Amino acid sequence: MSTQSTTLRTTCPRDCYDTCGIVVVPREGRTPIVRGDPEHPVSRGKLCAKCSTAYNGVFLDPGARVTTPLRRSGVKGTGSFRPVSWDEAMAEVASHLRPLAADGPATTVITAHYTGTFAMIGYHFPLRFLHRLGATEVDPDTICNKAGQVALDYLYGTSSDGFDPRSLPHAASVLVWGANPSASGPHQDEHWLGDAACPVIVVDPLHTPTAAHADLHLQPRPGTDAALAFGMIHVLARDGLADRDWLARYAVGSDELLAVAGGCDPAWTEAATGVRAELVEEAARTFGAGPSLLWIGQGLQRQPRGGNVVRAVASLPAVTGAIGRLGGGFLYLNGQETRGIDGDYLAGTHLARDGAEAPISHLDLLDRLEDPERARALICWNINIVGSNPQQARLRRALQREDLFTVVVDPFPTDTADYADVVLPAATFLEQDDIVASYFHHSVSPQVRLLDPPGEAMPNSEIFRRLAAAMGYEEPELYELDDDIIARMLADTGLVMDFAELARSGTVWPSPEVRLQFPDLHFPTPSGHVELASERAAADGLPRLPEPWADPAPPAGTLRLLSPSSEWSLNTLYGNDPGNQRRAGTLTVTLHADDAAKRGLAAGDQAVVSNAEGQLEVGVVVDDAVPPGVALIPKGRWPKTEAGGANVNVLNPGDRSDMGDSSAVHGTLVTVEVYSDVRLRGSIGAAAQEHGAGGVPEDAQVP
Ligand SMILES: Nc1nc2c(c(=O)[nH]1)N[C@H]1C(S)=C(S)[C@@H](COP(=O)(O)OP(=O)(O)OC[C@H]3O[C@@H](n4cnc5c(=O)[nH]c(N)nc54)[C@H](O)[C@@H]3O)O[C@H]1N2
Ligand SMILES: Nc1nc2c(c(=O)[nH]1)N[C@H]1C(S)=C(S)[C@@H](COP(=O)(O)OP(=O)(O)OC[C@H]3O[C@@H](n4cnc5c(=O)[nH]c(N)nc54)[C@H](O)[C@@H]3O)O[C@H]1N2
Ligand SMILES: [Mo]
Repeated sequence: MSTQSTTLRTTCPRDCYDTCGIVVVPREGRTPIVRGDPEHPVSRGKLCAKCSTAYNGVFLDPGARVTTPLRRSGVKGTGSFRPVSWDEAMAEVASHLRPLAADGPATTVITAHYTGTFAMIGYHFPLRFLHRLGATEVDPDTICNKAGQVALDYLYGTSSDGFDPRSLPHAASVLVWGANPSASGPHQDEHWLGDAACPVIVVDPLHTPTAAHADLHLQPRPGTDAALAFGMIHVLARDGLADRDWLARYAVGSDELLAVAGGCDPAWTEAATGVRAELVEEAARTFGAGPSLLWIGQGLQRQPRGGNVVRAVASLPAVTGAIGRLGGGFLYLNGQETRGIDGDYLAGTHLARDGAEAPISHLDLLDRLEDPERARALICWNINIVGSNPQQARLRRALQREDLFTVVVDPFPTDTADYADVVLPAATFLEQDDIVASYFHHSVSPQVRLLDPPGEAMPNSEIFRRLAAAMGYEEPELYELDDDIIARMLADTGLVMDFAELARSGTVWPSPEVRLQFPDLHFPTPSGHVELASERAAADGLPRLPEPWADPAPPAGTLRLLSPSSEWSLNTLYGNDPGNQRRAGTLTVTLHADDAAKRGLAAGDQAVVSNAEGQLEVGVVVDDAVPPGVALIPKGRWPKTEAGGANVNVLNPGDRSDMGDSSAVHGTLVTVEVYSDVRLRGSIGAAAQEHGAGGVPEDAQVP
């Protein structure tokens, strides 16, 4: 095997902190091998287990892919289709969309999309067509990280311009708050955190592998992090580690914030959060010892008061005056704009129609889909809503509406695709050129077409160019070619290279110097300062200052359900991959030994996890990495591959957090009971039956 031929280098475009380098090794007459690029500066040779399994599994298996356009031939939800030509598929879609766009923007066409691919064209380009059509967009971030975005926007004026990870050697400590890169970014876990010469602190209710490797692990009860942050601010202020001069110059509201923190001593903090007082002290002193890096996770803010949590936690770098200094600052996500790439250009936002509707929240999607007047068509691409969205049983019912014309664009026959009238086969990243802009590093990477798409699959961009043509649209932006878009992006990054050269070199950093976050200490807030107290928040009906709030412990008998990233899938992607399925094993809930014992449950038992939304039958794992009061069922399985036809989102009631109309999925409460007890009561399957057609595959084993 050879990696000499540098033209075979590409980049993983998954929604992940890693953005790994990949090489494809062709083999005469046989399936090529996809593996890690040994020369890649971030991933350093290995590809994570889930990706290398799937990229040599379902990604290369035409039998697992959608390879031609499909037209529905049976009941919605059953996945009954017949292949059709591209021309027939395009004509069918256009004939349904045209009347909806006849009198202005097609606001009754709902479009949902997210990060199935995070490559720039694959992610953005279809929006040009959808803006031109005047479709109503489901705000993608509301299923993921919007609460934190809004919070950081109040505080710093931006959420997408974080620290430069290359500043690690200058940091006095790294504080990872509510991220679990051992699953969600294994290379950042192994290499970036692994390279840290300074202390690493992790704040997570779960004793994750990332927490296990840290120097200090603080284990608050879920949803109590704002109180913990105030406890740390208390210690910083008390011990002279708050930088009052810096705050006076660059922040508003610091006196008020410190006054509130005055009431949050370590004993109070311990009572509010469950974190021992001496750990609060130690974490604060370690973080305050010098400029420190704060990595704000996304799991952290999927809480009922997740926005408040992020405002409180993200105050820490300001309180210590660590911003604008090498080795200090925070990172939530680094947007492509930090590399000069213009998202508005890519998405053609100027094509948006007068009278188009503002994006709606994922948490309002169901209400909308149930309203035949306001939702006549649905276009899903880069997303698998049946697997990922809340209220799974209700969503399935909504998608069964005969009069909801549904188009799904995906490389794989997902649960969502099963409800489509037309399925369009998308090419994967191995089959198209694009640019990938990591959301952790300020880097730019080539995504290179190394294989032909199977059958008639096509890149998202080509699919939406064809849709534009089928609709008879004339704006040239709708037809811009990928090569031209790539050239424009590269020019915008300031890199003096063409795509061929980028493909040869692999990942590059447009800024050779370590970037300082907020180098001039001017913040894009109304005041130009860090707004610890925010008039904008107040005007939006929120507290002016973050509050030292702690969610109460779950009511007696219930547990707080956490469903974060699984090591064996990427959201629901890979849920159909046999290798990953084997390693993920059957669906389980993990409980602390005390909670298991209280319920008469032991490892290996069958249990029923339920709430008013639904119920799920699972095996029991007992592990004290999960604290008392918490039940863990990672996200990311394909509902139709489960015996019960559902994944964890059948339990997700779709509650929203305090900011951004964003998901509060980690606030979900459940009861966990012995399976046979629930069966005796006769309430097994009540929720499963509601799934309707498509819930349970024919060959599934229903216990
Ligand atoms: N219970 C629970 N639910 C959650 C979460 C949680 O923590 N707990 N997390 C939430 C979060 S953070 C997120 S971001 C969402 C994610 O939810 P989704 O956005 O639904 O993510 P995926 O399930 O990966 O679906 C992406 C789809 O895109 C497809 N795809 C891949 N590449 C391409 C391509 O090039 N073109 C096209 N057209 N399609 C492609 C994949 O096959 C896959 O079906 O889930 C949310 N759901
Ligand atoms: N393998 C894998 N990698 C992924 C994904 C995946 O599905 N699988 N998903 C991708 C996506 S879409 C995203 S958004 C990122 C997210 O990646 P992360 O930012 O790491 O977020 P999560 O995995 O959702 O959750 C991280 C941690 O948050 C913790 N958490 C939950 N509630 C609280 C709380 O109240 N307080 C604190 N302190 N912690 C809490 C959970 O216990 C969990 O360990 O990962 C991406 N990477
Ligand atoms: Mo996400």
